[in-house]
Amino acid sequence: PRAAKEQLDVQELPLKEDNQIEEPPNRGPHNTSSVKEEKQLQNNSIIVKGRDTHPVKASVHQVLSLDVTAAPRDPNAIGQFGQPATVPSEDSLKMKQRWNEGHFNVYLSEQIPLDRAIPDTRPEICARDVVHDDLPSTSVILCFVDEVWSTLLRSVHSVLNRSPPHLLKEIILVDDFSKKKYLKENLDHYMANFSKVRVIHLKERQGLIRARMAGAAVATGEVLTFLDSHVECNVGWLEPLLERIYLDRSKVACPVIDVISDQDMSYKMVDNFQRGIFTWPLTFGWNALSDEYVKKNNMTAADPIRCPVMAGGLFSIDKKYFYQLGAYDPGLEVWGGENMEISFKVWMCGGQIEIIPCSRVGHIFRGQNPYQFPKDRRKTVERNLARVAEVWLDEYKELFYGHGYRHLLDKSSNDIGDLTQQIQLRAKLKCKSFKWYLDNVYPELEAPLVKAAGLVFNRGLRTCLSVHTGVLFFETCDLSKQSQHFNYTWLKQLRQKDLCVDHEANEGRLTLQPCSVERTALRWLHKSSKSKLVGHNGAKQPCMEVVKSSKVHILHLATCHADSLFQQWEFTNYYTE
Ligand code: LR7
Ligand code: MN
Repeated sequence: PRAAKEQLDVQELPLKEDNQIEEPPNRGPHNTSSVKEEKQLQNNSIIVKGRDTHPVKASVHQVLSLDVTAAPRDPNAIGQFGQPATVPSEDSLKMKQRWNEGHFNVYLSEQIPLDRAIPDTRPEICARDVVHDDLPSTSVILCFVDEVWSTLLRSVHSVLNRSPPHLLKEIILVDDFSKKKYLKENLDHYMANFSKVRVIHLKERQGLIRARMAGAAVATGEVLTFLDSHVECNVGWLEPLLERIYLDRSKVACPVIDVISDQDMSYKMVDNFQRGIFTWPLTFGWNALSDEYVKKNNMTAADPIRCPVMAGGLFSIDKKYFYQLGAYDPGLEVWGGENMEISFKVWMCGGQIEIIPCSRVGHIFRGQNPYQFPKDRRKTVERNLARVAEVWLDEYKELFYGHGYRHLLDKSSNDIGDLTQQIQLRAKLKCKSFKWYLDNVYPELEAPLVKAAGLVFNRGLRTCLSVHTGVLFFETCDLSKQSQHFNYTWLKQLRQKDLCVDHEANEGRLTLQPCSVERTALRWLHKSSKSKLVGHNGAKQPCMEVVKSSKVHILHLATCHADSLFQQWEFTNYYTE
């Protein structure tokens, strides 16, 4: 624990006569100011090498490793220094009873000092790093609904105690219509002691997305810093975030999110070299950079790491830039998907998202949301994601729907709301395509536009499906004929251009119909090259079959037979398992 000792450890760096910056010792290769940071994305590089392009005469100081507490810290206090704490066995019932208030150890949290010290988890070189004297100020915005009192206060105290006062314009607490009495009655009173803290009580539940926008609307700082309401900001957390934005206003800077254990409230450092990514269907995840990658690129533990997407809750963004981007889509409800939205928007519309390893904030990861969703939780998140997919994913939205969300395409039972403004915004900002994003920001993602493609070969007939004047028939396989090329898509359509094979239109005889994402009669199940094409046609699940005839072979639906070769179809190419 190096907490209290480091109070106000402010050290000006020696400046040369001509006011040029003296290189501090040991700053590591990532900081050599002779290397100009490239404005352009360099060939899919994940890390950001080199330094800024700020004027050489700017004055700088060593990062302020502040950790200011009002009272001397009690080294024997429970949970002090981020140590794990235990509940005595006679209290274990109380602990269990209070668990669901926050879906973490609420009982324990109450015994831990509100301004406890935590271990400084920054890589060692960070404390020696320098930042500019004239960094922009920030408004820190914490939104919450029915947050546990002790964790909400601990979050606020960690910001107050570990942020350089001149950079902390204010803390805005946005109460998203909490029901808990203490939040309605005691919070304003408590916070009245802190001139920088403002509390806003929303008149109805807005969800975290619109609550954040309500906070942003009244913020007066140059930068917005969003945090969850159950965090602990670590020593030196703020300046490295603001420094990145100072250097480039279109950068969105995220701290490393350390773990506060939901069980014993200990503060745990997470592995370095992780970035935020997603897999289909827009599921957020962490991705560790491989040792080889780190080695090959001479990465130091302090190099910013580019992230295809951010986790969502903790980041700093230039306020003007946030509004230039149109903030969040206000049509997103309650929780979920907004991290995808802001991430795609930032990257595709000219910005960048980085994790700054020298900035660390602990977060309580919980098994469940401790608050109610006004509507069904699953449906709320799905709907948010569908809005994001419709606005940002272009043709790749089929991959989103195709990974378990096809039911959302049925507009009669899924109203995802009006998207006109979001689509207009994207056009107005002249944002790049999702393909550009995949190629340049996240080339590691597997995103084949179709599951299978090419000729559709029938094993029994040993010829291929073809189209002539809008009608299906069979002919000798010939890859050079476009009329024999089909796609098997994520929406399970068997498709040629705008026409799809339909298993209902003509009572079992298969026809081609205009493709439509909603029509289930256009969906076929086809698992692999060994499998049949099964129409989604109620419980019977009949199979696509060709009946051999001396005149015109008949293509129809039939009862599935395990060994019928006339029901087995094979595409030339398969792009997925
Ligand atoms: O209706 C609501 N109104 C709110 O004000 C719902 C929530 N909230 C508040 C809530 O009290 C909390 O402070 O919003 C904040 C985030 O809600 P959490 O803590 O329940 O979310 P989470 O930590 O489980 O989820 C992550 O993903 C969310 C998706 O919408 C948000 O982006 C969260 O901010 C985000 N949290 C983080 O990024 C921290 C690291 C988690 C990871 C990975
Ligand atoms: Mn959270």
